[in-house]
Amino acid sequence: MTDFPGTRLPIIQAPMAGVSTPALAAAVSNAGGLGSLGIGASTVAQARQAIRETRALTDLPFNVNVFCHEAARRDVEREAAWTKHLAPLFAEFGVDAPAALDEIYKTFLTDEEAFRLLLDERPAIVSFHFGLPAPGKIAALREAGIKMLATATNLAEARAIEVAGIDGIVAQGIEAGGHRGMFDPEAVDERLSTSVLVRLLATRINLPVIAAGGIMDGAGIRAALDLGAVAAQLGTAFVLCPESAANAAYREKLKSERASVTRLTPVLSGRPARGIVNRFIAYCEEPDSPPIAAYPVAYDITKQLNAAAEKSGNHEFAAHWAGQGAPLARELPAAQLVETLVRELEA
Ligand code: FMN
Repeated sequence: MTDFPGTRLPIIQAPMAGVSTPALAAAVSNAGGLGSLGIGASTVAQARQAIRETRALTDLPFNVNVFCHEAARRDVEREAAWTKHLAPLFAEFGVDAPAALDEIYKTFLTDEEAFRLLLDERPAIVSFHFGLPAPGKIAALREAGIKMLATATNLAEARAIEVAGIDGIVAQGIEAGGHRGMFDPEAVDERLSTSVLVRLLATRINLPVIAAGGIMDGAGIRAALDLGAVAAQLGTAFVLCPESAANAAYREKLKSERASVTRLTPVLSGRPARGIVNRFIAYCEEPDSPPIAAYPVAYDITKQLNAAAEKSGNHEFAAHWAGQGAPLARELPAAQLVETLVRELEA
């Protein structure tokens, strides 16, 4: 069991919707780690293309990640109040705030087309974020020969993952960049660090544990392995790779002093996620802000505002996800980064 994920190296490149690419995933898998695609924000056609492109670049296993959030509970009044709150920011760029918002991503819980895509394409590994699909879907994926991973942020979520018959757990600590994989965003968050969570799950759960959150170099990977993890999943560390889809503004911010100030906040998307603090976060966290629209409806308006701002060359409204270890990010081609991580791990 502990040979999961079955790769030569105990290194997983985190799935990163909007940032991971076939070139990045394939480079990491070819270097001996496990590359990942994040298709949670993609259409099925885009996801199919990304899986096929990755296959064309590597014969080795890679991971495909989907979002298993509860569908948004729509609240028209709340959405209108949130839109009104953001209207002055749209006005700065000469644009009207949208009249209505959309639930921009489908959840894998009900997306039958995405489910069929995975059964058709049969990636070696599929991972779940924000929860778990129904038992029937898990059984069908297993029947198709697919190994599965799911994110846990506490012991209760890890127990649910174990009971569901998943093959491994991504233990995501509070340091992690991007969205926190907690199943219920309304629940009280225990905010466990990666080291505490990994140790807890390694001693209490009978599944391979993969450490995620704030791991940026070989020393960090070694510490995770010492705590009982079988591998480490790194996200922020791979954002500066030339193979990632991060744009120039994101890269610049990650390389600047500002990388040291990240915040876990729900304001960008409607669910807690950690990113580099910017004007949007500061504005939305003012005490007089109304309640945020639900995930991923809130993300719709943020993306529209960011699009208007970026047209004017303003990058203060973007979701520049990054973990607490962001100042340690290095700008290297993915294969070279993996090689460096291994050298440091073995030092
Ligand atoms: N995790 C997912 O399971 N699915 C995603 O689509 C996803 N997108 C992310 C996008 C970015 C830019 C980042 C930085 C993280 C994302 N994550 C996602 C979280 C990672 O899986 C992982 O938990 C996190 O990157 C670990 O922390 P680190 O960034 O400090 O390495």
